[in-house]
Amino acid sequence: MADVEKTIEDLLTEGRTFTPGKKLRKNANIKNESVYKKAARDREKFWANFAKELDWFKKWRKVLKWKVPHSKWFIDGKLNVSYNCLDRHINTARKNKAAIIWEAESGESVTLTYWELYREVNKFANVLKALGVNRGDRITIYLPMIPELAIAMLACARIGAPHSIVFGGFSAESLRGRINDSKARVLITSDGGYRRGGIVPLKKNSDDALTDTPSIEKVVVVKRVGDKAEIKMKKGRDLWWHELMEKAHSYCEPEKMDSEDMLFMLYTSGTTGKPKGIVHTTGGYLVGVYATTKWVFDLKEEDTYWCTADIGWVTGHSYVIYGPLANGATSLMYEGTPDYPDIGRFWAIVEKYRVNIFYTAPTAIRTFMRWGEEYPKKYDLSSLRILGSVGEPINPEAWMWYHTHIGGGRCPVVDTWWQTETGSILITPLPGITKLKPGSATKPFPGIVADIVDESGKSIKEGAGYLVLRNPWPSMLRTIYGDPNRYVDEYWSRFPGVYFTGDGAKRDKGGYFWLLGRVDDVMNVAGHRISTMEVESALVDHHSVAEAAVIGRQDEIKGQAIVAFTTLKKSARHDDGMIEELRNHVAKKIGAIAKPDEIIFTAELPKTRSGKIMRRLLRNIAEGSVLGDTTTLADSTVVQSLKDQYEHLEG
Ligand code: 7RM
Repeated sequence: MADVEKTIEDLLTEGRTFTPGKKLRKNANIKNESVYKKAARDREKFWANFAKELDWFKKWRKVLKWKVPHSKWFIDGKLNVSYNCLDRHINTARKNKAAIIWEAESGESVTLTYWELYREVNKFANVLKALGVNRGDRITIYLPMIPELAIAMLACARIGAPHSIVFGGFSAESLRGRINDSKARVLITSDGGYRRGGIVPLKKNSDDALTDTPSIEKVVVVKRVGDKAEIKMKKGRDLWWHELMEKAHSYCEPEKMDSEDMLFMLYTSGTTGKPKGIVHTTGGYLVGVYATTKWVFDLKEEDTYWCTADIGWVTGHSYVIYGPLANGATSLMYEGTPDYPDIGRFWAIVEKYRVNIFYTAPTAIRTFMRWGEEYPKKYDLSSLRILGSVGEPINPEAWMWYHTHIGGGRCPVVDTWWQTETGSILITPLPGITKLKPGSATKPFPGIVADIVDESGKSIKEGAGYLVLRNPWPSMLRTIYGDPNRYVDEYWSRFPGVYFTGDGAKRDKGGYFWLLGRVDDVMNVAGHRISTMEVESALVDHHSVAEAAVIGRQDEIKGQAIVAFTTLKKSARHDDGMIEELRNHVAKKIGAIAKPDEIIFTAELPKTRSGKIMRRLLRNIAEGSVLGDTTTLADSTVVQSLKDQYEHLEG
């Protein structure tokens, strides 16, 4: 982990600490450190106490069955997630409380109260049933950030049909791969989506995806952009959302799901070229997101809570929809980007709705930093009480800027570490208790047993190593859809009996965790997980490419940037036109988020004598650092010439 050491040095000099303010501490839901000890003493009881705050059709018999690496939680319990997010609130004072406040990119705003959301979800659940969807059938959702997305998810949950949401930024080919892997019967999409005033052609992408997807029977299309997108509706397959909803009945009995029934799957990048469908279940997942939303964000009944993530990512699943709604909170959902129509947009929204809790990603924070503090200064941000960060390590400078210029120096910053696989936040401060250190995610949530280990799996009390989890937690993934062996290989083989996160981390003297980034072939580009192999496969798929090696290079704003060292076939053009063509090819294969920032043509790639591409060397070349040990190289001249070429290019 040589390249990680520089960061450790930086972090070691970070001595600042921040204790929660008096008022915040006094009003916090959790103010006593004893919660950690209590949870550690009886973890099952700790989680069961949260489960008891939810509504069950039938109570569980046993909290946990654990046989490495398979866990089952709340055995034989029966519940429904949509019931817990909606029905249980509508007979209380929350009936007419805003469940979702939706802000369109245009500035238009729609509020759905719990009662209104409940009605829409019931209606759409009936629509799905009328289309022949049965409990257990998979539904793919490919929608922009519009209320129909929330409605569709909760409707799926209501009838027990697991959803598989595909982020609207993914290409037709990615969508097709995910549909075929899950064998979804229905696709829910829209005619298009708005993005920075332009149109994302979601229906057209869907049509392109559906050329070879035998499982899909029906496509439900939300009319979002109307005349602004030219679309074709395929007879017998495509149906308009609004037409189906017109006739739908307003009550649908929620299915009594088993705790361990799949709630949803979500595809994420692993170390191979093929994304994996992470499986989350009903009971454990709901308990995990319910508990963490309540404690980590110190959620209060009257709060307006805003998580800026797109629902296409796990953060949106857990902390725009399921966690907040299970808590009966008001969750703000924003359709657009932070820079449209101008770069004050997020702060205009905070001011407009008097947002109390704001949760975003370090890449966004670093972008705001670069834009300058004068933009947030123009707005009244005094409503903010808690700030959150997620998706990648937050550097101390960005943390300080966030704390000072967005939080006015009074809001705790909760740096929350977790993954698609973990379902909910696992390492995080608790705002009323935890002394904060800028750049540290601090400590495992109560009941979570995280550790840092060396190559041999031995615990490292102080210093850097691999982040692992030693005990099961309710919202952990249960498997990889259709590939149970990969579940075991990817997470439970590196260190037998413990869950390997794929992240490096360091523990300081005070026992605080400092996340250091991925130690596998997964990149983190602007908080998006992309595998180097995925991009390599997309490149080699182009007829001009012979070989490609992709690495993530440190980037000030995005965390990592994608650099592709590419060997072209002899006959191919070696010019700027080809670079553009290859970048677009990757966008077509995966999505715009995976477009390489740099493509470098090279006659040869540095390889070991056994033929393995030495990515470490390529990373060093791209980051301009010392090359280190090159003795295992088959041909050491390759590296020097590459280095010269790269430096020449960078000029
Ligand atoms: C929630 C999410 C997971 C990967 C994970 C880490 C990185 C996420 C933090 C973080 C440092 C954090 N799910 N990561 N949060 N690194 N500090 N607070 O992002 O599946 O898309 O990505 O993201 O590397 O393994 S994810």
